Amino acid sequence: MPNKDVSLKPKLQSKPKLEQPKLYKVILLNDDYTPREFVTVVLKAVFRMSEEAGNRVMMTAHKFGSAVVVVCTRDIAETKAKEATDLAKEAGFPLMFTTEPEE
Ligand code: TYC
Repeated sequence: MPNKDVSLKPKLQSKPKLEQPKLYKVILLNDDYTPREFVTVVLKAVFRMSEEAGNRVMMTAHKFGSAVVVVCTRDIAETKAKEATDLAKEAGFPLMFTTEPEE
């Protein structure tokens, strides 16, 4: 005799097991003092960009005030932004990199 109390209905929705980590943008800010060439050098050294990509991102910040360098996890974004900002500070330039959560 079938047991009527046992439900064999499949679950309609299964929860994904892992949450996606929130992503953060590293933002390059323009200033009036840091030489363009130095900005590109930092982008190449810290963010492993090619000369061409580094130049493009640098010129975007130069023209529009800021540019997104990379999107990654919060931990990596904050470490890289600090590393790049510190490198400029050591060289005597006010170049700044910040982070913000992606929408
Ligand atoms: N605006 C700077 C100059 O004219 C160059 C520069 C570009 C500085 C991009 C910062 O994020 C920057 N020397």
